[in-house]
Amino acid sequence: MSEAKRFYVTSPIYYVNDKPHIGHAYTSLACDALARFMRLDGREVMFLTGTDEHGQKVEKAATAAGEAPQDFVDRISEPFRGLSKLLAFTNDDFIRTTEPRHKTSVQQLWRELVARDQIYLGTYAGWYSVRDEAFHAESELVDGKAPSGAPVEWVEEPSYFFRLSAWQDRLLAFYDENPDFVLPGSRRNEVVSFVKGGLDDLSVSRTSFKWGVPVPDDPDHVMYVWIDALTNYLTGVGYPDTGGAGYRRFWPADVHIVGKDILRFHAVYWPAFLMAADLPPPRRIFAHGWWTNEGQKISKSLGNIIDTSALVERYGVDQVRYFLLREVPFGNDGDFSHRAMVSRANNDLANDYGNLVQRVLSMINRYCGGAVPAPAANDGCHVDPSVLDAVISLRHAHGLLRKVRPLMQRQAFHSALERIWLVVKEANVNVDHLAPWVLRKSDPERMKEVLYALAEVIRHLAITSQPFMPESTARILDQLAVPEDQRTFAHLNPGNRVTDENSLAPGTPLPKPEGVFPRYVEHGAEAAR
Ligand code: ME8
Repeated sequence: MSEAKRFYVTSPIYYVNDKPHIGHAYTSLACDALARFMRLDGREVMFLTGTDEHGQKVEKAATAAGEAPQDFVDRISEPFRGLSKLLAFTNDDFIRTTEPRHKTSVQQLWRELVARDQIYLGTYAGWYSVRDEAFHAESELVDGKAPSGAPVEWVEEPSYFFRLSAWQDRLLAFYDENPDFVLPGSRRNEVVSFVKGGLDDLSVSRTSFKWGVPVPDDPDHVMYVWIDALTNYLTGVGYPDTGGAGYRRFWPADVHIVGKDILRFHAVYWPAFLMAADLPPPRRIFAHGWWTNEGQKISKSLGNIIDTSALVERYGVDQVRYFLLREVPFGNDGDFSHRAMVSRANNDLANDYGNLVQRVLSMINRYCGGAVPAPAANDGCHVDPSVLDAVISLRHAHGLLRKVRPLMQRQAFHSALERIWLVVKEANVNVDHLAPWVLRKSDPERMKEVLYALAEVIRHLAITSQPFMPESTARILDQLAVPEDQRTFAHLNPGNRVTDENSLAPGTPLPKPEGVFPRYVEHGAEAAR
């Protein structure tokens, strides 16, 4: 498989100081939808997620829990691993920074930096925020706190420094040469102006605590948690074995998807570390926005953390997946509310998509003897070409992937779903106008053609929307008797002919249709609100 055919996507690795919540689920979900899309599009994909287990923040959480750090991280990383099962994520690996493979990798990267004179020993005196695991200059503080509002403490200790200041021009040139390195564009401007403002050398080791990867040849120091954490993206593809298949196939990563809170680490420090070690930087950092809960910041102290498993139980896995990727343009901030969630589940899924599938499949079941309609063959096609003028949604279903692909290549998940929904809505209009229940009496041959074309529309919609709603679309494709090995984008009709070799085979028996997107019905107290 050629290099262009491979795709490497990563989520951040999450701190194991607390339970996972909807924010963590969101980032990994975006990665999953992208990974699934690229696989269906014929690419060899690597999707990496995991947990960030070192540093002062995790050490403090372990102490607060009265546990040894290793026991604590072993316990807390499990629910993060469990997110994959809960939300049907297809990550190819799950990395933990306390694993030996990672220690080897980050120590090697350190040695490469030392060998190139990119790291020197000095003394750090300044502010540190444990919550953000970030150093802050005096000038950055706002009312004596970090820009994020996190408390800071004064730190004065021997420290190794990375020569970040030497990379300012190279970074600016790199952003210039790679205009889509940081998406969305507004975030790119933020990064560029930060770097233009001047870079200080970065403290990359600590001596005041022990819970980290030891600095090679100087065990009094542990590495700064961010140099440790970022390197996970290399460890995941087998670094330091740069001759190995993993690294050769997948590095540089195609996209690191992160929240806007950690953009600077990814778009400034990470490419600088890599260039300094003579390794290629990733191709893109996409920084998405921030979710609030019913208008409020999500925080443990406010007690409004949205528990993902409760969400999935209440609304359904594909409903949650769809909502998160459709409700908010990827990159913008968003608000989670029960009302908005129910509105998406009932309007978009139950009324639009669900109803289309249910109506068409029930008519096929009742009017066509429970088998794929079999109109008289025409010029080697299963339906008369004129049906494309009537069932216009089929023409658009044929062209759908061409519209959706460039949107997915820019992580515009919401726009991709909007595109898909244009066809869903159009197909519903086609059903209303063509009224197969009337044709059944007036022109039964035409009815078979129309229902066949609509079944093909549904096949295209289901195949294309698999990355977003994998379980429901699998059930739709089962109901159309589409074999499991014929569900990739290669099985979509590019539209040169009305039907092609992948089109539904007329006469194939179909199982009895069942609703796929149930309506959410309010119960008890909720209904009274
Ligand atoms: O920063 N809305 O880990 P972390 C949207 N270990 N996304 C949210 C969110 C919210 N309210 N809350 C969290 C770290 N996230 C480091 C990363 S990577 C080499 C090291 C998501 O546990 C979002 O992706 O604090 C954010 O960037 C990430 O969780 C922060 O996770």
